[in-house]
Amino acid sequence: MASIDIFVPDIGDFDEVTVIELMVKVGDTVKADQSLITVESDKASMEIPSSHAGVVKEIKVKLGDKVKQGSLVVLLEGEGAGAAPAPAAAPVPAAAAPAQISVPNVPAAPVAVAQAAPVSVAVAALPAAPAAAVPAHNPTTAPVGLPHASPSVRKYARELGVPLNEVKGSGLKGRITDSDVQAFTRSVMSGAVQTLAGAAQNKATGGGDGAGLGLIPWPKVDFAKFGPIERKELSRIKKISGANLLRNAIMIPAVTNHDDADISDLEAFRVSTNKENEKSGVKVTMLAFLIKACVAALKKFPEFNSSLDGDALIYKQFYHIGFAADTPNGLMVPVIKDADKKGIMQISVEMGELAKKARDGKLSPAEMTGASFTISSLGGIGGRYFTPIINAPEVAILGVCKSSMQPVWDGKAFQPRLMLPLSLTWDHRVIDGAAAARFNVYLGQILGDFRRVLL
Ligand code: CAO
Repeated sequence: MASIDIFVPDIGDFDEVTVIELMVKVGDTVKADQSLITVESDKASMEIPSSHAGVVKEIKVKLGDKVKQGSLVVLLEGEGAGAAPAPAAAPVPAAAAPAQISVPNVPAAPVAVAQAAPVSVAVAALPAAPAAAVPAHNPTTAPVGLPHASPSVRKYARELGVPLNEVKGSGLKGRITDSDVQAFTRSVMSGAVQTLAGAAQNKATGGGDGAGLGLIPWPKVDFAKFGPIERKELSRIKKISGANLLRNAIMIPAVTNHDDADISDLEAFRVSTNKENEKSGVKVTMLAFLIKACVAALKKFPEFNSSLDGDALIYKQFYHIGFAADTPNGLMVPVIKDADKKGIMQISVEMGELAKKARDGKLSPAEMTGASFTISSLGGIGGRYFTPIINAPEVAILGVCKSSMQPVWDGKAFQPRLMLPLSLTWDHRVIDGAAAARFNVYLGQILGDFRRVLL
């Protein structure tokens, strides 16, 4: 076995550079052209490759050492000792080097050296062809604010598709390490962080083109080709609620159960109550009864009044019911606080006030937060059933549509009954289908005979 000395080659314009990374250790088997160390000047970092294959016998530099052309880097045990040094390739002007390129193991071809790097190779032993020390980036052509990272970290980031300029470095002077790249990848995968490119794509496509999910790109259509068009920006509320709805629709394994409640008697009571209270100016709609009925069902089925917290459930002992309100600017969800402690009339009054504030854009943040369950009623408009999206971090939402007279079989004959369509969407991580069906049945029983609320 022959001993081979590996020296720092011609590193172009740099007098002295600092060793910032040892890429091999004693006993490692290295191939020709394999990077041994990373060095860094105040302008660029580059890897110093081995000119020969062999086993690392001794490392002659340590982190922080200043080295220059001709400094001894590593002693290798291998073949080819005693050969004359290779002629150094002429340094290439920095401007000729491509920016942002880090190619740790560039084939040792003179042309590649000339094009890729402002450095050339000089080794004690004669290599088959000079190996290249390849710059991680070239400051003359690199974009402003190029992240500080070694070529191997850059390569690692490229392989993972990580945009290095978005990664925060935890190393010396903010240098980005392998662990920083891994941590960034983990946070993007968990959804905690979005890459700038992902955010830009979402913006361009109205909130999600599926790129982050590995889906095919959102179709881009020039609608003007097919007829006249007008482009209008989404309202601020629509932009905010849209992002929330998208997240909730994607992240929650949601299921919707549909059912009907017989509200014939309740509707008769509601109409007579309104007649009696005509002078008060307070109108009671079915929604106020629904809020009260839902509180009773939430008390009986507490998991519907909970939120997920990692592997735990937070059971709320308050009953704050949100209700979706249609406003000229988009959907808003004011909240009736402590609905369990309020009567139908008080709920009706508050609902009227909150709905008006919502339409006038005057709801305070406190009036829109803290809900433990939400109801979305389209009853005043129409429709039969729909699939409402859960208002995270809540775990269920009740959708209500317009009641209508239906023939209901009473065991002997069909009876005309006023039926209210209910659509309950629930988070399957927290609630099972059987519980959801029971919730709907119980809700139907209460709406069918409101005296049950007292039980
Ligand atoms: N079946 C039949 N009629 C119903 C009904 C139902 N389920 N619910 C309400 N109605 C009737 C009311 O009794 C009222 O009748 P009158 O005009 O004869 O008195 C009429 O429909 C209008 O009611 P309303 O909508 O003004 O009142 P509300 O209490 O039912 O609802 C509010 C208030 C703020 C929730 C509602 O105005 C609203 O904004 N609804 C839309 C919610 C929404 O957009 N949901 C979708 C979210 S997902 O995009």
